[in-house]
Amino acid sequence: MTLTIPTAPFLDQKPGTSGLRKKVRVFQQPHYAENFVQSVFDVLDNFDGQTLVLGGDGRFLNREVIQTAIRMAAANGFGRVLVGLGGILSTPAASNVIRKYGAFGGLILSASHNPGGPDEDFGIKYNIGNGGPAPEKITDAIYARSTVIDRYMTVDAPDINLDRLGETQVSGMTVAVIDPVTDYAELMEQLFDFGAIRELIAGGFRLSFDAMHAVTGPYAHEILERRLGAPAGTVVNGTPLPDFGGHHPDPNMVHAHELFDQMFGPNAPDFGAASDGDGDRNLILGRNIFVTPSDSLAALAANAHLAPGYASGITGIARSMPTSGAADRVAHALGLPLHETPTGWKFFGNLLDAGMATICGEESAGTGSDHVREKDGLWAVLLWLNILAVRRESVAAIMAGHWKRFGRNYYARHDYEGLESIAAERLMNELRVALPALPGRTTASLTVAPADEFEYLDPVDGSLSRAQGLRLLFEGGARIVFRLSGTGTSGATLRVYLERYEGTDGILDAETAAALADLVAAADALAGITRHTGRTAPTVIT
Ligand code: G16
Repeated sequence: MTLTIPTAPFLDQKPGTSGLRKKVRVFQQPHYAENFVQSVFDVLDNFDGQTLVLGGDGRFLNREVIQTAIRMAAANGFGRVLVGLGGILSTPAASNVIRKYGAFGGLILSASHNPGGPDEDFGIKYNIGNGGPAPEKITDAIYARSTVIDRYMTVDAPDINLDRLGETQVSGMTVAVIDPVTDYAELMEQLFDFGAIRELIAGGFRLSFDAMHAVTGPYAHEILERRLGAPAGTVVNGTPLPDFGGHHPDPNMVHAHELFDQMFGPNAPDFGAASDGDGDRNLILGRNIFVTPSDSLAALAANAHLAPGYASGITGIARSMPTSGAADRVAHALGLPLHETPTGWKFFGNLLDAGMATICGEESAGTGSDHVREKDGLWAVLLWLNILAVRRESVAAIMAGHWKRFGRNYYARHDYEGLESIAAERLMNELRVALPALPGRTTASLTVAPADEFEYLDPVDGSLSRAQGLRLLFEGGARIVFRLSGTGTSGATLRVYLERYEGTDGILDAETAAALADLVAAADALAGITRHTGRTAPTVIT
């Protein structure tokens, strides 16, 4: 029986860079999750009898919200729900399931790399029928709806058993609990030469993969250990936990420091990698080398043809604006178009659907291709392994060769986390106002060339996205970008993206911190970071 429950709006349900992310305690307020899910359903048309995909990264509250969403999907008229066993689906696997089974869309429950547990973070995002994150026109409509919502629909039905594969009926709707790994592993086998990777590993190549007690564990055990023959123990922290073992499932040098220590220590493996809470981010390390996400995107694009799924070449490369220009050099050399989008994977969807780009990437540890419509952590790891299996060179040698051919974009992102929102906004507003007067000004031996606020006109649907980050270009090609993160759940995070290009005959093996020291000084001088925030150093450097 359908129940219509009266409710009142919450005014803070505006989706950020990637869905709605809030503290668990916020989501635990009566009607909070229901309001958001109903707001999603209310702005969608013609899904009667259609399929909805449901899954999450296994964090605290995952199972409860899955059960709620199943009841609400039944009440709202969906015909079928596909849900991952245990309520688990990695973000790229969910994208694949939506596409493979022709679903209307999907709800992915995740706060990505943010910590989990009763006092930490939770999130919900809606993906459309192409498998990708809903575009802004839909997220804007969801938000508008959430501000006026006065009822939601559910059914009076018991929880289903999420831990048994098979089908159940919920008020006339079919719920199928599916294996979250099989479809995804099959897709990876189609794209990559598993035989060549198996041979590489059998020949003594050693790798280490840190699943960070997050969603990728079951996928990595199946693919790396069972299908590719890496020894047991290759995948560490492989059991998903609701609180990620008390850590941040964020694959960077702060939160994955044990892997860094291993890869920079004695007797390091040949290859190290990690993924995040929901399995869409990646970290790539070789022995004694960290490959920045921007460089990884460039190297993968330059070598993708070595994997069977990309043997016939790629149609174009897309990167988010703050991502370094390393991929631009590859695109230029290969005669391919390069698309520059705002931060947020949702902006790649149209380009991928239109066949205008095959490979996309972001500085925030996201890389992916047209095989799904999300970034994909294990996909990046497998493409690297495929390239290593063909080239039989070390990661360091591949990167040295890459820089020799294309030059090197020294790059770092400095994050100032937990700032007071007012101070962060003031910094951005002051800098925005100052932009027109900055060209020609010299600071820390760098002279500002053009400076602007990035906006994006989508070439496919003509939508315009404004206020996507402040860009300061310098004579000689260096660049600083300032943005406020759209994924945090408390206060504000200022991101400062620093980049300097060194040509093919320049110094290609400098320390990144030294190569960017002038830019760090210029960033503070031009934006007044310390003056506005009281901080003298970033919280995290990636
Ligand atoms: C999300 C988005 C990415 C974005 C990242 C950081 O990733 O999908 O496109 O680059 O957030 O965004 P921000 O700089 O606004 O915090 P994820 O892995 O958190 O879903």
